[in-house]
Amino acid sequence: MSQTAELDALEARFTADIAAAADLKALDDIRVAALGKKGEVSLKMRALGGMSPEERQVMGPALNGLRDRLGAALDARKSALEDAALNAALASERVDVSLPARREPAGSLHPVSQVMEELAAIFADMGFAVAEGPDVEDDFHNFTALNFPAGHPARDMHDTFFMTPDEGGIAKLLRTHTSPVQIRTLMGSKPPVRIIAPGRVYRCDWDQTHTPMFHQVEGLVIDRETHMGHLKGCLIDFLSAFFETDEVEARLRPHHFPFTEPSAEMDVRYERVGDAVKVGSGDKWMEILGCGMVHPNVIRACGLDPEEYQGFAFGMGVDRLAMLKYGMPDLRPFFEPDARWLAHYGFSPLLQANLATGLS
Ligand code: 2NL
Repeated sequence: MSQTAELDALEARFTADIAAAADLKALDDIRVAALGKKGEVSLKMRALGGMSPEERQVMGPALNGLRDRLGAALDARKSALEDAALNAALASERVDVSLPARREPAGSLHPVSQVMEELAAIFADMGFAVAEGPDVEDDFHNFTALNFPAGHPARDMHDTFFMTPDEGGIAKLLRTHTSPVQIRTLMGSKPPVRIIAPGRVYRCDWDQTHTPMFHQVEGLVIDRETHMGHLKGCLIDFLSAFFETDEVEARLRPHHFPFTEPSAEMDVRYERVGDAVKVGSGDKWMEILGCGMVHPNVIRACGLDPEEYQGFAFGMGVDRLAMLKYGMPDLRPFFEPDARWLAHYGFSPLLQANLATGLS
């Protein structure tokens, strides 16, 4: 067999071996046998040195070509095998994330978290966005912008927790309501504004019915022609969605807040059924939230013209709403790490509150 015919036979054999290689290990063995230090092609290249110049002129380029073609064939087969291995791994490790969980998670959602989710779902459905802000606030956003004049007794009534004053004597504080969140949002946007601000608030007051940290949700609507009728309709729709009944009967009773004028408290008709309350029937009235038309001074403090813009705001205690709806007789266990209480009153984290499939 001539030398070039020998090369052709070699190429045919290795090419067939490469095509037949079943895995990366087999393929690497072929690479070593052909192109490794002692591989058949390498040995032939080494033999070039002993050839006549005429022979070398033919065999040199032929061997280079062979080496390059085998190298390319090895690379191509390698990436084909790697792709196949990856596809096989993906197929065997496939997870169907749409299947239901095999086991319920051990944890449960705290009733306060559940009610917060319900409130967000109800107000989102009415076109409100959820706004958030810092727990540590300054005097301006917590008080001044809300029409609490400096030295006004209403400031003392908030039982504020103050931080250590800085070098200039200025003390930050823990927000006493979530209104500062709405002030921050209103200062940074152009009406119409429709937001709710749920979150933790803090007051230095601790007894049977008060904890130093509790939860509040406030709402704010600012537009050109928003009036008290919108306020009342919005809140009655909210109560009916929250208590999951069409029977809600509510009344507005005049009240005073520095940041609204006029101000009111909203009462709902109710009766007790065990530890829970039934809303819409009975002969008792229960105060459920505070509300009013945003004071012109507050609109002005947020950089807007009260001649152009007006609106309503409201605020309510989330912990109390949770107690009323889910029949918990005592507030104190809310903030104790008692797994048995949570197992009894908690909610499945898999069932998200929404208006389509039911709130609770
Ligand atoms: C209550 C009463 C209320 C507001 C909160 C508010 C916020 C802005 C402007 C004006 Cl930015 N008002 N919030 C208004 C009326 C009542 O809360 O009893 N909360 C537990």
